Amino acid sequence: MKHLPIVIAVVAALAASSSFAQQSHQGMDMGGMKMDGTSSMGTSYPLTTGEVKAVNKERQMITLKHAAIKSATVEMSPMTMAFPVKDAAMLKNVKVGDTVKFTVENVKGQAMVTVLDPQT
Ligand SMILES: [Cu+2]
Repeated sequence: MKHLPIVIAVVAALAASSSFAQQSHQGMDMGGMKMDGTSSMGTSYPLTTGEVKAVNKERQMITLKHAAIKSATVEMSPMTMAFPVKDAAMLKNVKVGDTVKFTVENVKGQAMVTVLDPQT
């Protein structure tokens, strides 16, 4: 009987701390989602759709038949053209004929593919 109040106190403390942890975790998630929303609204633009026409791993280039591009730093009407890609690894998952979503940014005066997202 003497132990009962202590057990209740411990359980209450655990319940309180776990619900506090949940609340603060949820708060962090919501904060993260808000930040994502803000950054996608503020600094990033919708990805452009393109069709892969050629992949040149040696030169780190990709040729895309692309829809109109409007990114933070590049605007372009639809055309087929070769782009340098930011990272050679981006070319590992694409092949001729693939549809991709991508972003082009002006990197040192060059329209460079900075995001390349194969659509499956
Ligand atoms: Cu172009």
